[in-house]
This record gives sequence, structure tokens and C-alpha cells, in this order.
Amino acid sequence: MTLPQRVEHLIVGAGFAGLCAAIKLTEDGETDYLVIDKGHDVGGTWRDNTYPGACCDVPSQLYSFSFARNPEWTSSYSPQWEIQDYLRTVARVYGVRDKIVLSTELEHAEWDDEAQLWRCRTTSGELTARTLIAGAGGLSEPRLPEIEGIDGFEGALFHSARWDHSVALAGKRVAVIGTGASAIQIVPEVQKVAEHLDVYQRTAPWVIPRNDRVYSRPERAALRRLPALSKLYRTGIYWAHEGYVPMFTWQPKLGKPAQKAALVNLHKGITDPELRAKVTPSFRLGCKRVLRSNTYYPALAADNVDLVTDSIARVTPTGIVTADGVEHPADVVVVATGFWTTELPIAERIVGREGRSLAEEWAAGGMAAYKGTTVHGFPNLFMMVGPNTGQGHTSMVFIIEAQVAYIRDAVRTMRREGYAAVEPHVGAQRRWNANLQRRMKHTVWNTGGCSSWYLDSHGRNTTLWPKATFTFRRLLSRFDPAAYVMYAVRPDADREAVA
Ligand code: N01
Repeated sequence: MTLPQRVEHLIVGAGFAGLCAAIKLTEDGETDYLVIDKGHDVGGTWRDNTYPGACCDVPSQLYSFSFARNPEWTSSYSPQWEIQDYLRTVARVYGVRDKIVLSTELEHAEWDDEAQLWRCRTTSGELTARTLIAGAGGLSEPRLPEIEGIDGFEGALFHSARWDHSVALAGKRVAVIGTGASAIQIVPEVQKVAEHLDVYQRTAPWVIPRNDRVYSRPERAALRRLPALSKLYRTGIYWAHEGYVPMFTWQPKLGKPAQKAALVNLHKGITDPELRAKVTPSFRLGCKRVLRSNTYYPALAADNVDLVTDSIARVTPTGIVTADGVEHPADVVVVATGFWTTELPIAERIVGREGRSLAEEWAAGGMAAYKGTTVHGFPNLFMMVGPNTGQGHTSMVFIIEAQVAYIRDAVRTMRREGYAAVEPHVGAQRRWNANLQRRMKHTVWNTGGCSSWYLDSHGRNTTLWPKATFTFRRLLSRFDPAAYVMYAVRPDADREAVA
């Protein structure tokens, strides 16, 4: 498809965030938009993460749009393919599929202050847009470890989010580096087929049981026929999860029962005292993402699995050498080492009013936005899943919907009042972030005794939201012009700051 020369709204990313923005803008009659995505399909992270065992660790009833609940989920925690199918269906049913251009990556976007629009260069051509809605996701760019010799490995080596399905694992010696949310889903699947599996653990995570179950046909029929029931069910799950907020955000001691449940899970899955000691976490539950699995510990305890806790010294063409000098041979290395979260690669490509990129803007103090969505110096940039919007206990879809409500209202306000652009006041943004960082001091993420991808190189938590999600929704329910510089539409070159 040839790109149009100009659109009102350019949406980057066709995952949950981009699709939600597209659907809701359409509902408002804002149909002059385009969604671009670098992938071959919609789905974002659910398109990219196809590793064996890929599954959502948030209950499926909550992991869907509130306006497109899905009574057909087959189980209480959906596998990747089912979420991917759901997103494809939503894009089609809500009529936004034709507005999506795939295999098209945003290379550069620069705010033109005279023309009051974004000049964008993509891998499929150039275009301008009045607003730029960045929905590229916070967990989309694989972070490969810097290990000596890794490029010289002669077997197959790939990241968990770029699984190479052409590589057969049956009868092979496999190494999995990392023990995060992805690895604990991968390990039980690989253990079943590999001749031998080495799991390289740097930090033992907390793993609580996953109460997964298959929905019966009558249950699904009831949810299909009785929308009020499905809504009630979803609401119940939402509030049950919201109950974890105090434990994460101001009273970490409340996590003790969950910590006990995790230890029971550990003891049930592993009987060998030495292995138990190795996998017992040394930090407070919640400091890193709490993982859910019934199969991870039994897999670690299997005869064909070794948990390696000596640090990795280097990779050789045929295996991995640990700090104790032992070489562990491997045919396949799976790198489950996470993503670029606090230094988002898209930040280097977005250049604001002063000619500085978001990455440059954030270099000194870390990521910061106003309400996780707009950024001073970057008019008409709307970031989805932006700084301090992440969740450790519930569904990101809830946050995404709240952000889209805010963006819609901003667009409506601009239309109604005749403004060309909006940009948060520096003071509003500073106050917002100072308040967040004050709250952070009491959270388990900052006090729990761990290092995690939630914290940036300055030790600031710029990824998570430290309050209840309903508070986030309330704060974003209305666009708040008082916090913004509102630029009037000017046909001539000058910009006019109205407020
Ligand atoms: O990545 P991670 P992930 N040498 O960053 C280790 C979401 N998600 O892909 O803990 C050796 O959590 C690192 O060790 P340490 C979810 O939000 C959701 O697993 O830093 N090891 C850690 O063990 C999640 O939080 C679902 O000491 C190295 C691991 O690699 C996020 O994605 C499913 C290393 C990285 O863990 C990321 O999860 C999956 C090195 N050089 C993921 N570098 C759902 O179900 C890193 N590690 C919704």
C-alpha cells in the first residue's frame, strides 16, 4: 500500500494500544488516521512472543477490551495464539483493519513547529501527521545480553521474543539464559523434549501457583448469552487483583501470605534441599514481577535439567563457560533476558519542538511524561504505555483504555476549541513526576531489595504506576487544558501560545 502524504493521526503499533486508539478515534468520527506496524500482522507482543508455552499471566477475562469482552476464551489464562486471534478478530469486527499498514516501521518523526505537524519517515515512505500516537509497547525490543563470545556461538541462538521455530529441540542440549516471566514458561516446555536443559539463573524469582483451568462449554455458553454475567465476572476479577495494590505500593509486609504461598509452591515442586536453596528468592515478593507457574519447579527438578547459578563468563562456539571454569556444552541457546524498558528505542526516533529527541530529553533524568501520555517539548505526541503506566498486578488493557479516553478528549478539545496542538506545561509535568517519585519511595519495587527492569540506570522507577488503576483512570478521564500550552491554528508560519 502506498502511504498517503498526510493524515490527521499517525498511530504507531497495531497491538492492544494501537488498535484501541484506532477503534476509539473511529467512534468519534476521526477517520483520517493510519496505523503502521513493523510486523507482518497485528498483535504486537502477542504476535512476537511465540515461544513454546507463551501464555498470559493475567486472567483472560480481564485481558481483553471492556468494549469487546470475549466469552470464547478457552481457559482462565489464555495462550498466546488465542490472544493473537482475539486481536485479529477485534481489528476486523471494529472495522480498523483497512487502516493498518504492516511491515512498516517508523524510522524518524520530527515536530515541525511552523507547520504544526509531525514529519514522519517510515520504511514505506514519508508522511505528515497532526498527532503522533506512539503505541509501540514497552516490552517490544529484545535486550540481548553482552556476554563475551556470544556472537561466535556456532549452534542456534535466539531471543525468547524471536523464537526460531525452524530449530528442533528434540534430543538437543539446550541452554536457557534468564529466569523471568518468559523463561519460566519456556523451561517446562523445553524440558519435555530436550535431551538436556541448562537453566542459567542470575536471580531466583518468586513463583506463585497459577490457578489455571479450562472453561467448560456450558460456562462459555453462559458468558456468551448473559453479557451481564460476563461483566460481573470481569469486574470481580478486576477488584480481586486491585486488592494487591497496597502490598505493592505502600505496605510491602502485606505480601507475606503470597510469599508463603510461593514457598509452598516451591516445596511442592522441588524436594531436593540443595536445589530448593538455590531457587529461594533473597528479596521481598513483588520487588520483581511475581511469576505464576505450576510447572516451572517440577521442570527444574527433572533429571534432564540442571540449574546453573554460577555466573556466565563467556560463550564459546559450542557452549557456555561459567565463572567456575566449567564449560557447559549446548546445541541451542535461548536468550530470555528481557527487553529495553527504560531506554525505549522509539525515543531515539522522535524529535520534538527544540530539535531534541525524546532519548536526549530523558538522558539525564530518565523517562518522564505528564500522566504517562504527553511530554513537554513534544506537541501532539501521545505515548501509549508511556512512562510510569506499567502494572505488576493487573491488566495493561485497563491502562490502555484509560489513556485512549484521555487522548480522545484531547483531540475533541482541540477540534472544539480550534487548537492545532497541545503540549503539557513543564511545571505540570514536573509536579506529576515529583509526586510519583515521592510515592515510589514506599513501594516494594524500590524497597524490596532487588534490581529489576522497573528501575532505570539512575535507580528511578520510571515504568510502574504506584497507585490503584482506578485512580489512573479517574485522573485521565478528562483532558485538562489548564495543564497545557494550547497552540492556536495558524495558517501562517508563527506559532501562538494561547495559554
Ligand atoms: O524478561 P525479564 P522476561 N546474564 O527482564 C536474566 C512481561 N511478560 O522476558 O533477574 C544472565 O523479566 C534476568 O536476571 P535478573 C512481564 O511484564 C509477560 O522474562 O536480572 N541473566 C532475568 O532472570 C515481564 O516482567 C508475560 O538477575 C540475565 C531474565 O534474564 C516482562 O515481560 C509473559 C542477563 C530477564 O527477565 C519481561 O519478561 C512473559 C545476563 N546478562 C513476559 N540479563 C505474560 O504472561 C538478564 N538476565 C503477560
